[in-house]
Amino acid sequence: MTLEIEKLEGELLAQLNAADNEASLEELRVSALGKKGSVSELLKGLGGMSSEERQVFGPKVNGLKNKLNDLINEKKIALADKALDERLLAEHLDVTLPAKARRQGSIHPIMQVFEEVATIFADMGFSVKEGPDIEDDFHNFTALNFPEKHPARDMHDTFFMQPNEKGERKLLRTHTSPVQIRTMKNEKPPIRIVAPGRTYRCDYDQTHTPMFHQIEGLVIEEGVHMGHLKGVLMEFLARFFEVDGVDVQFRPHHFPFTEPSAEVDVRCDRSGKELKIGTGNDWLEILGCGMVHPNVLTACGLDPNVYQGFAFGMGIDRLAMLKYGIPDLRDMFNSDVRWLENFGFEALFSPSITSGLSR
Ligand code: 2NM
Repeated sequence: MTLEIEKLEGELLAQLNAADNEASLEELRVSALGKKGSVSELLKGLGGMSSEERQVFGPKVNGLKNKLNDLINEKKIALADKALDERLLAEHLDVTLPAKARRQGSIHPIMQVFEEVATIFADMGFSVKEGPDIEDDFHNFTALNFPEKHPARDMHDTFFMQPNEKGERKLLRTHTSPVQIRTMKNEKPPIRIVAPGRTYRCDYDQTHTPMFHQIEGLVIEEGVHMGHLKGVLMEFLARFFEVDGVDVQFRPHHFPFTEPSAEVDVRCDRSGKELKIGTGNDWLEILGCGMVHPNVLTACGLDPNVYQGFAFGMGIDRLAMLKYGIPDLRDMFNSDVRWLENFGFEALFSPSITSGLSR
């Protein structure tokens, strides 16, 4: 009997050793410790023994049962651990790693203001037109009724390219008005457009950079007059500065391309820390405007006795500084990421790019 137990133990341990997965371990457990298992049969056999025999063999068979049971459980755990280790190695997935931080870009205040301004004019029936930054003398000056000897045509004010064989010089546009000229030449009234874009002048100080941004507007339509101009601009100013209404002041001015011409101021309050638009006793210059000069209409092939129009222009950079409290114009073009993080606008997850606007 002792031999039989020892032999069985040897076989079972050999099988345990050979078992290399959970299924074969379970098979072993059933074949040894199950109802009809080899060890269970030995246990049953104890019942038919004399008490002396049972005292000898009982502990041996029970010892074998417990030992095998423990070994199988141990090996089950070891196999499961090994399987998990293998999976983790093969899958290269570490769910405990922190997520990678992603750098989120932002909308530059100038682009934000372009969108805001364009949206307001779009709601009034204007469409957006663009044109080249490199222009010719006709579209930038002549068609706009600049006299031949006007100071703006001076080397000191305008960036000129090298002249060609015919002595013609291209230039960097000094305003976006050439876009209006091209539109008047190419399209039939009614015309309602705004032209945003980059513009260039030889100028550099606290409030001027050689490249800056403008948006100009143009309406050409029979019967259009300064009342329409004033209404459009007041609607624009109230919506842009997010106030119910603005007090405006039209100061007579001179531009070659409009007659009459005016500069427009809005009422403001400079007494506190921050500039307030709409209340107070000060005036802030915001834009220039006027009725399109008959010479400009004629240069574009429109009969000034049939068509009238108004135009206006303003600096986007200045609008952005005023609305969003940006102290120094030159910081706008330094591409300093810390500045952009502070003054930039979130591109995603905001309801719309114009969410700051009251309707
Ligand atoms: C301004 C002020 C006043 C203007 C005029 C024209 C055109 F092409 F129709 F003649 N475009 N833009 C204009 C008029 C621009 O900017 C301060």
